[in-house]
Amino acid sequence: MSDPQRLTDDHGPDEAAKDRQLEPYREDADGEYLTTNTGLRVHDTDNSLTAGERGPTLLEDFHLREKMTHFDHERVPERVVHARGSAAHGTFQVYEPLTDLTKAKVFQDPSQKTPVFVRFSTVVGFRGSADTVRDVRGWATKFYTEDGNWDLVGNNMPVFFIQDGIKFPDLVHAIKPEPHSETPQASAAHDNFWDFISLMPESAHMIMWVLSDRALPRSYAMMEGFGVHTFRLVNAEGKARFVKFHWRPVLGTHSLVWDETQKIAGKNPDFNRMDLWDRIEDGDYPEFELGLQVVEEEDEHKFDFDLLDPTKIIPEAEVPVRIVGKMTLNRNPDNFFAETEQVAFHPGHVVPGIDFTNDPLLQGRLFSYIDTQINRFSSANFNELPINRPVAAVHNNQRDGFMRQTVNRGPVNYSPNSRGNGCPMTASAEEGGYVHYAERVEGHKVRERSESFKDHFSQATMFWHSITDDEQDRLVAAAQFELGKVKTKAIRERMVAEFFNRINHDLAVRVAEGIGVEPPAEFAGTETDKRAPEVSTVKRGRYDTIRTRTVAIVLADGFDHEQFMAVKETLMEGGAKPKVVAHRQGTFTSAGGETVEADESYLTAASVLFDAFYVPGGAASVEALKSHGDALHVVHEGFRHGKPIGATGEGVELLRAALLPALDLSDGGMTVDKGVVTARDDLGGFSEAFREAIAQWRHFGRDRKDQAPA
Ligand code: HDD
Repeated sequence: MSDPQRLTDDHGPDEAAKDRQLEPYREDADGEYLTTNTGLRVHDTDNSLTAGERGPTLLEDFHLREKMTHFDHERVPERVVHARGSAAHGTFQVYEPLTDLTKAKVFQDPSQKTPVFVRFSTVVGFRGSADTVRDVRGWATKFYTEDGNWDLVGNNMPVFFIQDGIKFPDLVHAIKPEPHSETPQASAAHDNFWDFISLMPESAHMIMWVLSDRALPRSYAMMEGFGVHTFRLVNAEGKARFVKFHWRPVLGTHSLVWDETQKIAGKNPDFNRMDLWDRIEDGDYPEFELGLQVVEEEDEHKFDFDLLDPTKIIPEAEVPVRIVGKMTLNRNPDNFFAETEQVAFHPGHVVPGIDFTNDPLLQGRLFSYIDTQINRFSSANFNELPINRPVAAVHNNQRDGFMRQTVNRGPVNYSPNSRGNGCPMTASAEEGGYVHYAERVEGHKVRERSESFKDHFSQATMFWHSITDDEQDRLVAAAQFELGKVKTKAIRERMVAEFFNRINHDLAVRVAEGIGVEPPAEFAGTETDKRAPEVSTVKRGRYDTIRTRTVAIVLADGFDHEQFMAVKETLMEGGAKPKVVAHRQGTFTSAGGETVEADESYLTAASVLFDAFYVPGGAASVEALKSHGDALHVVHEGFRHGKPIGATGEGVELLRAALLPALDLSDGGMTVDKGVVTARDDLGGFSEAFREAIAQWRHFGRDRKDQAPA
């Protein structure tokens, strides 16, 4: 490593390269004296320097002034969108060399682990807003590669609201809180947004995604990600192909339900943030496989939509997704501001082998991101911040400016030069220089949308037909909620007549019925027999594992320890996370005298914070639980949200007392009824059946579940 700037060896960066780069910037105060910013030890930081004990504060008090000034300047502007985010470090590894497709170094060597930093975010809410709102989730990955940083700045939905970047300010103004009252927070459910959407038919497909379960991810580790635009991969011979990027969670795609998300927003607004943090602390590292949909250049026009149109997916039946590598998130940031807040992404941060297309949304983005970073950091030097520094060397004549860190040596700051031997010098393609793909373009200078961008509804219709009946029910309810919040009836009417009724008639009629609008008499759109099952969240779930699912074990003194331990062990063996929840924290004693500590009380936990529930037997425990409204509430709410519930021995009586509607409960041997697993006297097979019910995620087929009083 002759160049001290360069943190990579001849084989590219090792997985710890970024970590090593961050190390000199880390600060630990353990065992150290408090100092001023100039290193002077401080004698007293609690009392200002005053003239007399009760006298005025002196201007001379440099410590007071420095401390206060620094505090006064602690904030930078939050991101105009995606303000609320959470991030983690990790690595990316390709499964096999993709040399035929791209010369990007990150895709060449399966033994190499490239360091990455990933930031997940909501879009609309301010920095302190709740995690579990109905919204798109941002999914931005910074790969610290040998050839410099590559940022894949995507979302958890594969399409976007608009086709051209020039509409982005309008979209964001419309969806953010209304400007006069600054309400509602982190929600699209208001007149401005639906007014805008009702006049923007190109948003039809994206609106289906936003109203679907995709907008309510259970965990960032259970969410798909998409690069959205069609990009280009270019190999060493200069051959280019179109590509769409996909991230697939190894745990499968799973979502919460709306009632649950609203309650979580109150009980734990940091739900997704803490979940990501805890998974990494517990060693349950979130893992995602990278998939590519590759299209040959000559096939550009073989689709019934335009590849450059970001409101369209390429159905997987037409171009399958090839899985090419895996990303593992394995380290939490040391400091939220220094890393998660200061990380600066830009879709224009590319490396040789990855190039753009003329997608007009992508082209708009290529301008916006640098500009917004300069606004956030008041300086073009944001790439010198430790989290943004590439592990590749940086040498150029971009100089000075606010908060410049680099000490460029020598007299030369221009190019071409002879005084510096022509350095820093440009690189040929062979030497790693970025050469833009020489796409041939011609045309008139126009402000016009291509005809090939004008079919706005067929993929929205395809989406509707591709999701399950349960998902359709939830989508209709979501539309009724969102539009139910719209006070202007004309907007609600327009959404039904001009928007939903061009997607599907049944959808339009069902939405209309909930929002006081006349249902349309007949369909105003065009039917399609195209299907893309991959758009369904339910069909993308994983149902063969209980890894990382959280299970509340509800008990009181006198519980049956043997049953408790048997179920707990099964859950732990499967990688689930059982937690004891009771009416108070502290120790509980079983009927046989064994003790357990409650992890949470009903005050600190809530049913909505768990994936499943178990009630062990023990006559005294269950008698006590029957009188705990909170315990009954846990059962009711869990039932209503379709969550697996297990009960053994007398525990079954708690479910009976809860009067869950139309449910078959055990009188003796094990009974399974739509995710409610009970075993009154004979516990044979219970643990396995309960495990299976948890693996199934949610059980939405419950009759009259809405009658549960929760
Ligand atoms: Fe954007 C942030 C994703 C369209 C302008 N965007 C931002 C972030 C993500 C996305 C994940 C947060 C990055 C982080 O965590 O720091 N944006 C997308 C996707 C889009 C998209 C997937 C469509 C396919 N964005 C888009 C357009 C524009 C912008 C069309 C403007 C023309 N986006 C921005 C921005 C942000 C941003 C204003 C705000 C903060 C930032 O950039 O760093 O420049």
